Amino acid sequence: MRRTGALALLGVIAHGSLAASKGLPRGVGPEFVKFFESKTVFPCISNPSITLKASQVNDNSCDCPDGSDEPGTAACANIDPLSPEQPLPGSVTGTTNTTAALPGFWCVNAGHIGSYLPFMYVNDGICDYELCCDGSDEYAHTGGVQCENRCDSIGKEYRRLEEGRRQNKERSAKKRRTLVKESRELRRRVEVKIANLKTEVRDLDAKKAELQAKFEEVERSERGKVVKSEGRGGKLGVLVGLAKSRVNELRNTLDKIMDQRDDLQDKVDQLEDILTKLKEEYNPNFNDEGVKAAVKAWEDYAAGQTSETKGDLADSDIMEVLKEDSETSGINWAEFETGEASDIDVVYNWEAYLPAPVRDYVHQKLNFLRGWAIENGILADNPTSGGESRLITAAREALDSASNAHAVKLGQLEEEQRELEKDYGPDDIFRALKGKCISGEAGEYDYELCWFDKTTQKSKKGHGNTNMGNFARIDKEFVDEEERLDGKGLGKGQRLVLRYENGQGCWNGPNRRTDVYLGCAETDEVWRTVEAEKCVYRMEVGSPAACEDVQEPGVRTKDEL
Ligand code: MAN
Repeated sequence: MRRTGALALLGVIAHGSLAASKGLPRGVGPEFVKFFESKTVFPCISNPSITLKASQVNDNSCDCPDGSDEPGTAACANIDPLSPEQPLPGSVTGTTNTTAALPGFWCVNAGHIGSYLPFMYVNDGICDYELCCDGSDEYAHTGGVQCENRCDSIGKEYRRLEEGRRQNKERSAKKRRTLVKESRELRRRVEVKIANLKTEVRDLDAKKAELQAKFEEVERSERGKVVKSEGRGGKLGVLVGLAKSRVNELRNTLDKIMDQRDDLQDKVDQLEDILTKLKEEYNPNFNDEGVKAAVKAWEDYAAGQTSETKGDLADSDIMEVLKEDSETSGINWAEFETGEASDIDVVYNWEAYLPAPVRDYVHQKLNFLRGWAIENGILADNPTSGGESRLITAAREALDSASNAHAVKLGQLEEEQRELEKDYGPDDIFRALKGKCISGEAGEYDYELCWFDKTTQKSKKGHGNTNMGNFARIDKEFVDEEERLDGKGLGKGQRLVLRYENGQGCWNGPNRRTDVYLGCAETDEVWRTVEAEKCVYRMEVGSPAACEDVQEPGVRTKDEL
């Protein structure tokens, strides 16, 4: 307790040697010199109506209610605000509630820094070197104690450490300035991005309106046209169409020839019947040469018919050929009609091999080109399967593609705008740290802090990672912690605190969260992590981003100019 209090006092006090100058009572600090200048009387500082003889100052008896008559003894220690409360029977006020006028016993500490020592430690037989490196607090040599003056070595060491701290602070401040520059550059880039996106969105907006108008116009002009809904474009498509109609033509002709054949066969049969009857019923006794010759010719014809072998083309085969083409018989034309790409499709299909952003761009350009080519009779205006003309499809696709591109760009613009408006702390400084991670171990875990992202608890035993919170906001909190020799501490004052919330749920409890307290340091480092209460973590982290905004030496601020 004694050393701690002492440390806290050191440095608060300005250098000074006045109190040590000749003629002044012992223990008077520089700011109280004026009260002790009279050599005859001494009015109590807070109660000037009470006047003491000069000889009553430092006579080891507490005469003033505010204890101001004993700057160099422990007689008024009971009202020393730094002392523990202890009612002292016999004190003038009889209580410890009186406010002491003097902060303590002033140690001059020549060669180091003068400081006040709580009165209760004056002549207590212990050398209090942290505050009184000159040993002046033990002038009475209580218990034979001799406190040598160590101010030379203590002062030297103090100055060495101070210089180290100063250099460290300077380096940290320099790092901070670099971070600020980086953040400024990152911010500038976001601003440029936003400006570009705004232009792109504006252009796409105009393009969209233009394509919308174009689409409506095409739709109007196409509405009156009769749209062919059969056949496909391209050479193969044309060939398939021709072949199909040729086959149908041949089939129809064959069908007609079959009918004619059957008719002729009927006639032949009738004639054969007539001649057969003639042969059977004519009277050979009539010497009619014409009839005899006809019967003879018929007999020859009939004999020839029986010896001739019939052609092997069966009616069933012909019927098979005459059957309608379908999926199961003849040629399946549908396969050729729908399976093949048209010339235009070929032009379009290669887009699929392009990277997405280029594809959109090329698609849009090609649509224009295609529309123009169709309008000018260079490409066939092949209707799509739904019966919509190619011209309308092209116009609609161009419009859709521009609308999509517009929506995508607008989304990007909004995201960048949100990014720009985000609170990245003083001087926008955390912008430069965003996305970077640092970690430090504690117990069975490694703890990771990803700036403006999340905190993670990682088991060293490989039990997996636990989200300890996602970045929510920047806060400020007053902390009061002892200075650490290694400088890795928060110290005392207002500190930035990054709140990480809504981490992984705690068993039987709330979601995990982390408060990240920031202290000034030359490099980003997780100093320590503790689980302050179940699933509520506290990280102490050093970073140049948390240093004070110290101006570069030699650089004048705006106000100074
Ligand atoms: C794990 C760790 C601890 C936490 C408990 C809660 O063991 O995340 O930090 O306290 O879970 O059950």
